[in-house]
Amino acid sequence: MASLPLDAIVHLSDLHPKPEGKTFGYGTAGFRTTGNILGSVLFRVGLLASLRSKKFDGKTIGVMVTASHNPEGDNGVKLVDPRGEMLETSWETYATSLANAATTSKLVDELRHIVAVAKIDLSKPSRVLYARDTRPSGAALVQCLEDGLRAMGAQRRNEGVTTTPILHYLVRCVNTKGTRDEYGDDNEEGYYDKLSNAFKKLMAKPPPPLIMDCANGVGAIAAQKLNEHIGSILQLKLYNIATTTAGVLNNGCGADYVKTTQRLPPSLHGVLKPGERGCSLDGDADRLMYFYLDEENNFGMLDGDKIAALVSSFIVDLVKNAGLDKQIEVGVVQTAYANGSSTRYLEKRVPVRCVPTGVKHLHHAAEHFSIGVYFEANGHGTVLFSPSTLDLLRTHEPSTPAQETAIKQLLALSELINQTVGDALSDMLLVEVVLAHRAFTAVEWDSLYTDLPNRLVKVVVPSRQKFITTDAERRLVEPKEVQARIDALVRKYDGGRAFVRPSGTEDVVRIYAEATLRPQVDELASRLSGVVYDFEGDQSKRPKEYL
Ligand code: 16G
Ligand code: MG
Repeated sequence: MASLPLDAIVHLSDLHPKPEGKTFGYGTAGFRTTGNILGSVLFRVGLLASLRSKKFDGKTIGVMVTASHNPEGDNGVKLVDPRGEMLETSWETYATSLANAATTSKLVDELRHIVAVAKIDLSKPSRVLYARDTRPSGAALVQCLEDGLRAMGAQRRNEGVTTTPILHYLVRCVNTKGTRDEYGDDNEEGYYDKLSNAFKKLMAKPPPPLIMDCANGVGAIAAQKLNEHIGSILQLKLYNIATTTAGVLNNGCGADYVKTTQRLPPSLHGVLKPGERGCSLDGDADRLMYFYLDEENNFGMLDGDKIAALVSSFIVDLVKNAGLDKQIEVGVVQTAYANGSSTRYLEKRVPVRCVPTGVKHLHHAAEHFSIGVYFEANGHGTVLFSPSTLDLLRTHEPSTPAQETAIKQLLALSELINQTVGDALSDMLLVEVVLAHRAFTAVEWDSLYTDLPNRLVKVVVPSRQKFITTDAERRLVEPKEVQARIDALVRKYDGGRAFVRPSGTEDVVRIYAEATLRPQVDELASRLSGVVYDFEGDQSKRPKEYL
């Protein structure tokens, strides 16, 4: 029986001591906090990724160093499983316990525990592929990760600076190479080729250029490369591409800015002209928000819900045109944050499921449909084609030329859309394809349904763990009094809907409210914040209007 390489682990672990008094948690999107305290976490993630690879008989595990849409000073890390999907939930606990072991000797105890409980054969090889976004703290953190991989003797493959979805793509490619599920060439060029070839099959004539806000993040680099591949059909006009300027990442720009402020990034004022459409990526290019100015210069936002509505109805029509609507069930997965109008729009057309926040929940629920469309309102999402659906599309004999065309288009979509995780660049190409096929302007797309006015606020609480939710986070089980007050308040507002949930990424609880009229939503959200402050809020941070 092989054993843990203790000498190397102990020696290298001592170089990366855990900061005292700090507790880390593997949350919704991995570990995420201030970049300069993450060294020990990265080292330990290196150890865990190696064990995870051994568990899969040496299959490649991915590690992405990013803090997505968070401020530039933050950083984070998450693991990617062999099929390019998020780390299985049961291993999140191992990640957390390793990260929190106070000393090297406790760390070794935890490692031994994981090896025993997860039944890991240490004689197996381990392979880990990793990358980072453009954050200044990233390079040093990758070195800590590499020490962890070195300690375990893992084979390392450094992909440098790239987007989160490209990292997921590469992991899937490496692990499917030479099998019947081969996903693509396992290099960045393979990714751009795959997307651009599918895009060219689906686009008949060039649309007007698209303005893209790259959040001053890694998406800028990837979008430039993509432009070289698709420029003859769709020209991307890139803004916020300052990837080496300090302080600008996600600052006043990017998908999260657009969603939370419901405004055009100031840097695009005067750039985006009336009648034009644009989009924003987030800091690691896995979220996408579209927007436009109408002829009267009014700003309109097209979020993940609007993307789900646009894309799912297009796919439903293609499936019908292919004559396969009896065999292929198209479904949509949303979270409680989905605008009530979007849910009503979708429910008339397709089965719709609501799941808790976080990509892993949406992804798994989407796998239950033949074609599962999932998008969070914040712009993260993708469309999954089940293996049996792909088989059917590849083997079905069409009876008419129209059916044949629809089948070819569905197959091209399955190549265009990243099957591993939400991908802003791939989603952007998808949106462009649907807009072109429907001959929609952004205004027409926006008019599929009208969003209910809504408001998202957060309240700082000493202990967000006290908030326990049920029914896909739409109701609180604890504290009971808070839910009772929410129910009583919501009843007073026409079209009212609201929920309170603990954040999975920050020490806050989030409050979402919607109602038929804008002033009423603002009032409802503010009264709900008051309720949370009454029960649990940090009184020193209570804004005056909630007193
Ligand atoms: C993370 C999740 C995102 C979710 C958000 C919620 C992934 C890859 N990302 O960014 O899906 O919407 O967290 O944050 O799962 P919250 O729990 O702080 O509201
Ligand atoms: Mg992101």
